[in-house]
Amino acid sequence: MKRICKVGLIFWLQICFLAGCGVLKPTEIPAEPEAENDLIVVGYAQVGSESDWRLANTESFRSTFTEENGFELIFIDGQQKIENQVKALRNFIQLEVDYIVLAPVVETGWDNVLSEVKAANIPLIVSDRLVDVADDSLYVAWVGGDFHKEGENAIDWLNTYLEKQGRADEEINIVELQGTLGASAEIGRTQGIARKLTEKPNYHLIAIESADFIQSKAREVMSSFLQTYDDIDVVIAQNDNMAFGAIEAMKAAGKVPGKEIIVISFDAVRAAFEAMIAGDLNVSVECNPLHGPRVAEIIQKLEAGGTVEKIQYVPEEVFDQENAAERLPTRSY
Ligand code: GYE
Repeated sequence: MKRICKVGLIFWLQICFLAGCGVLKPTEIPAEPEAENDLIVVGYAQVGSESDWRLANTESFRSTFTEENGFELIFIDGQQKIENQVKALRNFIQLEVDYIVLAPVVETGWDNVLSEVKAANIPLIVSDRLVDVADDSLYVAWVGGDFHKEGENAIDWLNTYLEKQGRADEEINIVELQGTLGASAEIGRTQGIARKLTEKPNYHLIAIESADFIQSKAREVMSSFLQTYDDIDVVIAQNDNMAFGAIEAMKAAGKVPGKEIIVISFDAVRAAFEAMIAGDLNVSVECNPLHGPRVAEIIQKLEAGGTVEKIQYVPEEVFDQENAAERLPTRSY
């Protein structure tokens, strides 16, 4: 039935993507159309490749959705554009894939295409960021981090740190580098941070700007913050890569990151542990990208006719300079 001979069709359509649009570049192109098989075909519409977190997330899907595990993965990099992801979903419908996984670049704009997916009877799992749709039956489940909680955890960590330093009552100037505006990770972290800041009248958010989760953009934004304000106490970067960019900007401006300016970030990728051990980064609030096995488990349950939890949060920790060296060897991304 559906799965039979699908690989040949996938091959043909992928060639069409490559020849026709030049934007979407599916990378899983079989050398030859294969014979009949009963692999579960999964289309994954990924956000892009903007950060270390994203690369770890892609690798988690690639290493989980293998033929040995019974899957055929069609991977599309949306290059941070919703129109690319919408196009990918419509192509997945044409391909009659068995499941669609969507990591949406932003929350809004999904009602129409997700209705088309539902009408085609293809179960859709949302991974990482959320979708804001009127009808939540348009997706089967969502798996990801609690971004709001992550934002709150960042300020809780700052409170404890400043207390330990005897600075709890000082006036503290904060600048914030946001992720892609409208992405759940940005919305949740911005709101979680803002909520906790209302409890601290001596903390002042003096500047806030998006750098799209990208290291080079964060370096530029932080450079301009440093030119405008000479009294920054804390920078909060909404992901590790933006913290790395901010650290570069501070060093270029002759500031000592991690000491003169406290640096807070999110994700807890390997390079963040190294930056904490080096003393440049103070803390990274974990956001776990290893969703491949979690999504595979959801699909296996659905295949067996079972039901799944609609909203699945991934457990996450907070790492700082006190535990980074000890925990680094245990990290897998
Ligand atoms: O924090 C950032 C990535 O959506 C949780 O996206 C994800 C975020 C992550 O680019 O590094």
